[in-house]
Amino acid sequence: MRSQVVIIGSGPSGLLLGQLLHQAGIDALILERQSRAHVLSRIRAGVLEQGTQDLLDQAGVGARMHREGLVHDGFAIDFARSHNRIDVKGLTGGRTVRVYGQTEVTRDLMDARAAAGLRTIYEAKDVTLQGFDGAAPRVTFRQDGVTHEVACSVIAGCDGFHGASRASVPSGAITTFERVYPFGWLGVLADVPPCSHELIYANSERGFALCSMRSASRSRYYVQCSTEDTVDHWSDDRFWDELRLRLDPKVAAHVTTGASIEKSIAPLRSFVAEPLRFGRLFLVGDAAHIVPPTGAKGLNLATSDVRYLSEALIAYFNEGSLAALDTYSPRALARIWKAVRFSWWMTTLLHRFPQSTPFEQKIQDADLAYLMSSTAAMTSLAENYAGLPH
Ligand code: RFL
Ligand code: PHB
Repeated sequence: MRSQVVIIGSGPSGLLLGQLLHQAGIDALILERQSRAHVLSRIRAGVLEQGTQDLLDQAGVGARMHREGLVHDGFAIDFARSHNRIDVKGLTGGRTVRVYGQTEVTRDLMDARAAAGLRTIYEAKDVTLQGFDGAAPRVTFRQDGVTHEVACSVIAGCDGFHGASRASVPSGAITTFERVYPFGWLGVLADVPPCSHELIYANSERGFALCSMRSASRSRYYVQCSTEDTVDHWSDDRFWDELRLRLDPKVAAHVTTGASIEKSIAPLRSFVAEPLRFGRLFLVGDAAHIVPPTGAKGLNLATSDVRYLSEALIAYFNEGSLAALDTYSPRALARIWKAVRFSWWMTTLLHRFPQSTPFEQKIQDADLAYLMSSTAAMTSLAENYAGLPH
């Protein structure tokens, strides 16, 4: 087999890259370890920046997002029994975000790929990257017990944090930066109306909680939990009780409870690998970096990576410009580190850290109080939440 580009992973990064390359007449084969149904069963991101929406529009997959996604002009931060609205639209001169689930973005991209007759190989096992330090990279994989080889010009590693791409780079060629947080997020999805028309991030003495949504009839809630916790410890009743204890009583009174349709625990970490290019291998999205979900930057960051890499690959394939390929890593990393900083800051501001000293708790209280008293500080938060420019 041969393909100009082999994309490893059919998450949002891989699918969006495949779509943009296809529009430019560049052939890309996607290899995915899981089944299509499994990829679509993962409940993840919910908030899309304008830049992400624009790129989905450019890729020709934005129609349902515009019809069904919910435009949000702001969100709230609750702490110490106070409710504080961050007027993102007012503070940023009119910018908004859209609530539209990653699952739906993925489905729209998969449908567009299928409609264009493009190739995705699901359940591709033992994906192995070879020769990317030279001019003729190859990717091998196993399917139904048979080993296949694909020759290509470029490999795009869009296979997430636990994928094969970053793992195949020699350790001396890559530098990693990491912070692991001493807590996780327990998330519940339920077919109940949201408790508020905007998202609420809550810092309570019992820990962080987030009220989010997928639609007017589907809610997504999270509570901070221990890294040792498992979902078996969390009956639906225990979850709803704990959530309400962490919310302002007036908000808690509006929580409609119901049977969970998904429940999972995600660890929180910040992670960046540098550089993003190793010869003819390029790392994209969660394969290269992880941010904690506070502030909703992960998918949006994956999308800006895809924009930069698609532009570089189009210049390379159309004009033979090797120089364009050099721009990807520094351009993407400049935006990545700003989002890593913002997600770390919002995580630090809103969670209860088990080892925190009384001094550190006072600093967090002061940070929150300052934020709500300063238009300059709130503008900085709103600008980052809406998304820094691509
Ligand atoms: P993905 O989505 O992990 O997709 C990678 C794909 O690669 C496949 N794969 C392999 N395929 C072949 N061979 C291998 N060896 C492979 N290894 C893995 C996987 O099966 C998978 O299909 O990475 P991608 O495409 O870079 O997308 C990144 C986003 O998924 C991620 O950043 C966001 O979900 C993060 N995130 C959020 N981001 C936001 O922008 N807004 C949010 O509101 C938001 N909320 C969240 C989040 C992530 C969460 N979790 C569970 C980590 C909320 C949560 C709870
Ligand atoms: C979500 O709806 O899943 C969500 C929203 C905002 C975040 C993280 C996750 O910051």
